[in-house]
Amino acid sequence: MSMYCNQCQEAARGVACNVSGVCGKNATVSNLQDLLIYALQGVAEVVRRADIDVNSIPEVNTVVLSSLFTTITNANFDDESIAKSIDAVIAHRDALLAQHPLSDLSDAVSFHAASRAEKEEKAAVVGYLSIEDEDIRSLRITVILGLKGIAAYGAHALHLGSFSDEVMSFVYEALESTNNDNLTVDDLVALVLKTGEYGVKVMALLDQANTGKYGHPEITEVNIGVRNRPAILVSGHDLADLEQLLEQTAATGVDVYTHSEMLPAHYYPAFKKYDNFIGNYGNAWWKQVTEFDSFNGPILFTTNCIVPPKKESVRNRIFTTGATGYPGCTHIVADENGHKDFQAIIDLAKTLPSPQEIETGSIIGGFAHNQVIALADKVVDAVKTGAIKKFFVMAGCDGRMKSREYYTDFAQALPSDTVILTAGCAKYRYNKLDLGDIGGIPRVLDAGQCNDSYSLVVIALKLKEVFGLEDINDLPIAFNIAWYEQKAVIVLLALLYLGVKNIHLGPTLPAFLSPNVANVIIEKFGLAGINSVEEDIKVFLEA
Ligand code: FSO
Ligand code: SF4
Repeated sequence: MSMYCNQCQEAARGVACNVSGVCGKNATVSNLQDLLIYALQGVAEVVRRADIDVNSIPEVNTVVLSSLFTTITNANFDDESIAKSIDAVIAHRDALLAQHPLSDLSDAVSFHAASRAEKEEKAAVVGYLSIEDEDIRSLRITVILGLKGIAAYGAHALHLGSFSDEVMSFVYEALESTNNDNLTVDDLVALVLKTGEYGVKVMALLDQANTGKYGHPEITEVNIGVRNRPAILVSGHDLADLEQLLEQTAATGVDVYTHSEMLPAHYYPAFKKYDNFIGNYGNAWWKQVTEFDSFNGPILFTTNCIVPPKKESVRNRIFTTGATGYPGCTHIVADENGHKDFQAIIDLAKTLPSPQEIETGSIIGGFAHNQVIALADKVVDAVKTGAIKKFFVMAGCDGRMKSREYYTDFAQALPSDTVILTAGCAKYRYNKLDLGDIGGIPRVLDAGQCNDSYSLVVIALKLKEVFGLEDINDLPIAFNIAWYEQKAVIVLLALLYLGVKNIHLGPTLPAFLSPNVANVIIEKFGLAGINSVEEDIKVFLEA
């Protein structure tokens, strides 16, 4: 076995990728990512044992969040970049140790691996398979994957100047705990739920950061066609990067289109003022394999999901920034003031043909909590009169597997008195279907990116209050979630923490859940997989 990774829904054979990743990640990158996590556990141990105030170590916090983020599925395929992150984490760990001397250091605190050979040798012995008990291993992995999601959202918030010492302290606590052999299965089950609690907190933090800076998303019709000018495609989730790109492209004659999870940027009032911000091009992340070809212009990745570009002609047009990276692609870093210079991308765009049209028309979105709550009277009336019988939360991710056609079929088969609440790239399975509306309320309400699943929780809690219910599970809301990577893991843990029961998760249950851990979640929370569309609709409507 040359690697061991089971962090996403596409893990080989539903178990783990152990030769190379289905995602395209090679064994070197995977093993270096394991070592990076181990180095982070060492930093966390120092911070916790020396009782360091997280507010006093902003640089360490930034490195910890970005390092966790960089190990998320489809974010960074560049072994050099991961190796540099390991060096940076070890340097911070040693600097903290020099200021706060400790004795009885664990291996995660004392190890060094300066050369590439030393790193690879060490990486081979610190991966998840070094944890012998499969339930302990499963629970520790669940916490670490949830932490990766927390770090992604925390890093976005930090990019907008929002920091929570409470969330950051938990990141250190959980990192240290996942390397503590004294913790029992019960301790780790409690830690999994606590991770969900901090998932809610970090999504609230990011929601405040996004809406505080760019306004509350509002109902918006987004163009999916193109116009005849050179253009840049921006992908990922980072709105602060998008803002800088829009500022720098204004009045250059170069247009900007969103791809995949950047689509919801169009819903924010602050971005409507840019007349070169044209629309959304294409679909969910995995369709980039053909869509980047026909787009013709440069592509900027602000976060995942990157699919390794096979064609040199496409690879030469890909730029990365933040936690993303791909060997051979230009990586753009911020200067000391946070400014990113995107001039090389703009210059390249000017030399390339305009995008080829692949579809025309528009899609509608912008139903985040503020907008939906503004429509609350209408929504509540529709429920009271029976015009809306049930809401289906179908948030999450899309992926390549054929089995995900289930979600399109499911959306199409839902009765016409039901409404889909969505967020994340899962929406591309049904957001271009003509599912109509109920008294002017579209039957697919898109709140935004995967992190905006938080909005769906706020909406559910508001409805619970309006209907005077004690329990969120008494609402006419069913949860049929699609997952792919670790941001979806933290969304799931957040929903479990909030007490949401009977969530259906597909297209397959996570490979990182051992049979015993899966049983605990199934028994305690009623978590279920998916069956046929017909069976599932029957189950949901009878519940
Ligand atoms: Fe999708 Fe990728 Fe947003 Fe993920 S683009 S799959 S959960 O990174 O983050 O929904
Ligand atoms: Fe496999 Fe997913 Fe890990 Fe990639 S991220 S190596 S596809 S489990």
